[in-house]
Amino acid sequence: MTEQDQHWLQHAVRLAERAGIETSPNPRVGCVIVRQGQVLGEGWTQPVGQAHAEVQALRDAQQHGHDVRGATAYVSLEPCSHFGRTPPCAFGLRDAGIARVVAAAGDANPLVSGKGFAILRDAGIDVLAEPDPALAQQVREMNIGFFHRMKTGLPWVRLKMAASLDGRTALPNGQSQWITSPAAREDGHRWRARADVILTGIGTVLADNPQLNVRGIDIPRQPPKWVIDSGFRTPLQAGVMQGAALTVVGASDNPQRLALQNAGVQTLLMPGAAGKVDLQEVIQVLGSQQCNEVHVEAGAALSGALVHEGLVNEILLYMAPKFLGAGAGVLALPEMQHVNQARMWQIHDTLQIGRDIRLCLR
Ligand code: AOF
Ligand code: ZN
Repeated sequence: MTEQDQHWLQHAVRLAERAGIETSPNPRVGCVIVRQGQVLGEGWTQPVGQAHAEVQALRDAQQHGHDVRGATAYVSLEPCSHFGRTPPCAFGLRDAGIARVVAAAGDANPLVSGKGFAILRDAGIDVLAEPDPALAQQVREMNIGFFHRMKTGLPWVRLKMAASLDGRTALPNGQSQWITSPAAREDGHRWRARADVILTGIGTVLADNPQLNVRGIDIPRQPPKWVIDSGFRTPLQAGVMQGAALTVVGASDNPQRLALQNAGVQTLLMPGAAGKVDLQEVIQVLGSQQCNEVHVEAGAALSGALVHEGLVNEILLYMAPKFLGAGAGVLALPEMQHVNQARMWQIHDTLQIGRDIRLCLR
């Protein structure tokens, strides 16, 4: 890989970042078509069902009257090889006469993985795949839910929590607003905004009456909300009833379920052990609905159950530099007999946000 290649591939990855959450369940991809240091066209993935990055870049070149024959296409992801909602980008690049393709990362979609590169190579196109591990990693991080779902069939489940240094999320009298600073809460909203679904529990709905929408950020759509509510106790006047579509998952049928349905709520039955909702099934169903990222904001009971059942991939823990002394903890976990029974999380990164700290654990 030349310095030029490195430069343009980086540019393609930056273009991918311009694609918004509306590409979901598709990954965010960027593409720039270059000849002798001149940009002929560039593009990024459009909302799902519309053009992929490569098609956008080819169109852009055409609109500017550029002939792309013999040029190099830099893409952040392996061009697709299948007829999905759109035709294969590998065919598009081939038919346009592109001579060389440099791709930052291979696609994890089994329909595409390796096949996109094969189509290009079979057409005599010079392919350079994943030349820079750091860039490949950046592409996978940007699309972490997509890559995870392609590998496991499950969404990437991110649990957001805010606590004091002694791990309290509320005072014994229930007061919890606000433990962390506005800057940390705004960061939390940014993670909400990129999620395909925001998940919470009935405990939080009844205690905090949250709306669970994204505020203070310009976004194309509010993520749908799911509430885990074994007995369908969600009040018709609850804050979560406002805004984006609401799904309530219960464990057994009752008349309140019908009342929720009549109010336009989707209700699902997923009975599990002990009269509770089967959380594993919830996550599986979200995966089968092509949900890439689930954002959980819940109390200690649901958060603890999700962690205990191994359903959480990432924890974002915002900690305010203060001690509350008493009150609810972040996670309700079964009592342990030995310290070494506690699961070890890996610190993915730490960041100071305003006066608070954010821990990202995986
Ligand atoms: C690309 N360029 O910009 C994206 C790709 O149903 P479709 O036709 O929209 O195809 C979706 C699949 O295409 C998706 O699962 C992923 O494998 C790939 N995404 N591929 O060549 C793009 N977003
Ligand atoms: Zn494509």
